[in-house]
Amino acid sequence: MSDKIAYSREGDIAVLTVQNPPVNALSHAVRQGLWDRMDQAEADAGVRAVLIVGEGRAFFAGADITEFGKPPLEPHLPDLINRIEASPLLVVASMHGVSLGGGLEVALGCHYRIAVPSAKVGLPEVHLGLIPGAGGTQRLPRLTGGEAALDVMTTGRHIGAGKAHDLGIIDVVKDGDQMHNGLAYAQKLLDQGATRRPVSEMDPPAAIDWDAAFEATLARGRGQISPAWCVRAVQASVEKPFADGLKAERQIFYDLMQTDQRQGMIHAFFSERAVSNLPELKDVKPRAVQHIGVIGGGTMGAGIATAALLAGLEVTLLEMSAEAGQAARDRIERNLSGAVKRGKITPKQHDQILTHTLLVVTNYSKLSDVDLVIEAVFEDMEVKKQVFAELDRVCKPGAILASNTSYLDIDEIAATTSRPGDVLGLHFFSPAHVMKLLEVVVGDKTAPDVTATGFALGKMLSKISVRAGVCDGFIGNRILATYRQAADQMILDGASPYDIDAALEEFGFAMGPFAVADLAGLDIGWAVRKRKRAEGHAPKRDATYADTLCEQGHFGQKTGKGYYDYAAGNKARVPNPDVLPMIEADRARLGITPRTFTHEEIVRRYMAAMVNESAKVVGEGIARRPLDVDMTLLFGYGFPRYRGGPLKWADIVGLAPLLQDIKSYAAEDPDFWASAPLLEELVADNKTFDDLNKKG
Ligand code: 3H9
Repeated sequence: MSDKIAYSREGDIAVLTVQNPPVNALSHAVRQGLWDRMDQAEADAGVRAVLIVGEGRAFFAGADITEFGKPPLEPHLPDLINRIEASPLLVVASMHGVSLGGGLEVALGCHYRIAVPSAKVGLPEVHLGLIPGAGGTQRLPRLTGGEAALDVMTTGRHIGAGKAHDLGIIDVVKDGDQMHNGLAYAQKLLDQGATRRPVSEMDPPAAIDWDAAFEATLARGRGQISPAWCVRAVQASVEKPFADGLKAERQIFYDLMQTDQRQGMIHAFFSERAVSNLPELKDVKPRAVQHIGVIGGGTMGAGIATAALLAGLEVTLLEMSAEAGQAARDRIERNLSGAVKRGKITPKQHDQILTHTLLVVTNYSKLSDVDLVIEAVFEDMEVKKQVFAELDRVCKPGAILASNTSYLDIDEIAATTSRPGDVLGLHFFSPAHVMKLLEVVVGDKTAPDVTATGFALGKMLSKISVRAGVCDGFIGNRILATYRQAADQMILDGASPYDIDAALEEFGFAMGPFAVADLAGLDIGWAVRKRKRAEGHAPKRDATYADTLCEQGHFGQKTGKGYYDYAAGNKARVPNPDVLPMIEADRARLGITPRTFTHEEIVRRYMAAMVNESAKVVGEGIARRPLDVDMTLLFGYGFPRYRGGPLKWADIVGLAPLLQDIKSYAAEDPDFWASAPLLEELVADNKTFDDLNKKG
């Protein structure tokens, strides 16, 4: 018998204790164990009730996601839950930690539910490209009504025990230990003569306008389909008898299991966890970090300081003058007020942070005490070198010196200090207290415990940290520069920025690249282009329309105009009528006769450029694994999560046709479209990028 479920007796109650660390996922062994232990309880003389309770961190975190995509093994979860619900014994779930997906569905198959106040429940299957597939779409609406059930399923959010009680999901919320509470509750039910109470026998909820709900949910999903299919499944709970509703749910679940979106989202789920898990750092102890320094209090520096303060770290921020220091403090205060509004901190904590944990200074000597300092000054190598010389002079031995540069050579910066082993890049994304991505840029001489500290800091700040090697732009900005160049070339050939934004938003990006550029500020790209031209790295057909925009003082949203005109508000995104004539002037200068591009063609070229450069980044070891690139693009560049990342997307559409596309584009510009050796190799060996992830 499975050792995943322990069986014990407490008087008339059989206790089934789930022991499947770390999170009690409902693996095949757990399902079989529960089935067998239910049989045992029913055959055990004198047993009148069954208590199901989890050991460790959770009741159940849901179906075992590692089993998805493999042939399903019996007993299937929906059958197990029906079997539990059909038991002649009284079945009670005592919940603690999380009860998610199939975990909540097991609880809904029990006749009564009790939970500790800290317990959380949810049906997060949509985040895996699925719908609840073990009765959740049929049982939950019978307890909460259709609309509340749809809200739970289509958002996939975790709900606290109190709220779940208000919604009718949990019968009793009680402080204490789940085992003790569960036993007391089951005993009380027996003493009161309570009877079995199968949710499947309850009345279905009232109908709503299903078509309208389906369309609205589909539109909100920005291309992701599974939330909308929750609506159809809940509709079945109203329109069909329970058993048929369950079949309808099963069919939708099964159909979604076959989709690329399911593959993409499950890849994202595991990669998000694997990305910060570097085998080489397994036994490396990070240095202690409690007090950090930040150099520069502009948008980036203030964002980094805010992130650190919100994580409970002490921050000393250095600015050039008292006025600049005050402006930095004001920025941080605004960020923290936003955190109060979002309920992340209380007004009292806000005041406490500003008076006690943040210190704004103008003198380097005040940084002598910090454990780690992050420089976020102007992107200029000479300025950075001066800052690092000062830091080298004042920081205590063992302090880590980090640069937030987004392009510059960390090794060159490190070489100007007497302690290159203590230097690394910590590349945040703006706004740094909101964006999840952190590139930990490891230089030639960076010591392993310094890298480990970069990752530990990322964890403290709740970031997704990705290891990157040194090159121009590291992982993300290097790939961005390439796909942006592919977009510029398409514009010269006849596409408009608005066609390109529309095509990529249809593909699933939150915003197209030109809308993003307007948001980030066009001056950033302008500075990079000027530097690249000075270094002799200009593209063969160099577009200048973006420079013309900047020369006229249009830097995007912050100046009210860029590719779009923001006079009617940021959301209106009215195309700036001056842009197309600038592009036409470029085409005339270069003697180009424009042609039309379909949205499909735009996406193919853009994605081919992105994948090709990503493959070069992995092939050169700048990113260790394809999944590192995927997570960078997902968490820093708005890549649609349901596509898993550019390299997962490439695996799904097929590497051979992609390589063929790249080779056909190379006829026009062999340098830009030179195919990545790694991509050539994978195609020749009939392998995928994911095969490289599996090698660890
Ligand atoms: C479902 O239930 C379908 C049904 O409706 C129908 C079926 C027929 N399976 O996140 P952490 C691993 S779909 C396998 O670092 P935390 C995770 O990979 C499922 N493994 O910890 C990690 O492994 P490692 C619906 C799982 O405390 C380790 O556990 N349920 C699963 O930050 C620790 O995880 C969900 O979508 C799983 N279900 O967060 C819940 N869950 O140590 C997904 C976790 O090797 N899970 N692992 O890297 C979560 O949201 C979070 O993991 C959880 C813990 C909140 C549970």
